[in-house]
Amino acid sequence: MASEHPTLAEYLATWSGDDPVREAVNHTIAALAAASVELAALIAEGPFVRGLGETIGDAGGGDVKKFLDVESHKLFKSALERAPVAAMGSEEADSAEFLSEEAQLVVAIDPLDGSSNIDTNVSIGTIFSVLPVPEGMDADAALLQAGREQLASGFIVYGPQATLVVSVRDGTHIFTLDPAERVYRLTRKNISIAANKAEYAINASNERHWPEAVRAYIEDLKAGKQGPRQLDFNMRWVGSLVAEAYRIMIRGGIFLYPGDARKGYEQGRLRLVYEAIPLALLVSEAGGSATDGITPILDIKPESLHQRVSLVFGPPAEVERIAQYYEARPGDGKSPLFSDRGLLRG
Ligand code: FBP
Repeated sequence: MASEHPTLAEYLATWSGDDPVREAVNHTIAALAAASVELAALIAEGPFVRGLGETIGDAGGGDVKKFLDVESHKLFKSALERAPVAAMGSEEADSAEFLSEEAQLVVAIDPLDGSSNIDTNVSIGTIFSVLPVPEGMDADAALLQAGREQLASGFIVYGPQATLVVSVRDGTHIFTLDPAERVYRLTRKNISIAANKAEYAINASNERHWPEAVRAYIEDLKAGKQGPRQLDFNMRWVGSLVAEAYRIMIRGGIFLYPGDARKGYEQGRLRLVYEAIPLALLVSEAGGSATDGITPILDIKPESLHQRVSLVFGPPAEVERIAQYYEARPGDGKSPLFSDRGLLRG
């Protein structure tokens, strides 16, 4: 097995060589991966431990804080305290957590993605982004760099297999946890997102709140062979971003979580810094595109740690088609074009 399935450690050691920045990235990803193995075990123990999905507080913005959200945050923070990381921006903390002052990296993380699925035995995950700390920049400012500055990103799916999807900007690769040895081994190298999978992922229960552009786009998909696409589409919605993302990496399809008319969802539900930006790098490195409906996610400079963003990702041609639906409806005040960046996009 070893020859065709190198371990994550072997893969990263070959990639990093003795380059000091790459070695720091290697050490950081190894720390995150080790913590994820512990978290996978905690999730698998589930009901024997306690109600992992028990609500223990209010996370603000209409989200609740669950036991596993908090435990995951503590687990990854503890892991990163032993890595060359100056600060950690987390969905579970209002502001950045400062770790090793002189370190040259920062990490943005959603410790537990898919919280609404914790008690339903459905895949949930962790999403992370690794960024440099440029000379003269404070660590908390480094967390707000545009996604193109990322050195690496990844997500772990705690599903039938524990799976790490990662990029150190050399393509997007999949490592699967070998349960016997409790190490991740390479199972798919250089993922390429399929161009023509007729499958879309959106929470259809929000249809009445969508911008007209999204309503029109989805209507055209639902029209199937008799409609403008002349093709029957399937739909999937797991409710865990990592599960949708993994499926799209493996078999293609398009994902949409648009901003909509619900209070607090004008800019979408998903977070720019620790969900959309890491995902956008992985998708881009797999030959796909990720936008807010119009603007590439990797070009959007975050203004605050917890800001939300509309998110569309998949094969470039399909993502571009969605942008055309938005651009054809400039009066549609809900489209990203009218977001707080205004028409004169920076
Ligand atoms: P959490 O990080 O709080 O879990 O929220 C993100 C998320 O669970 C995504 O994983 C998922 O794609 C989305 O919310 C589901 O949203 P909805 O419940 O509105 O369909």
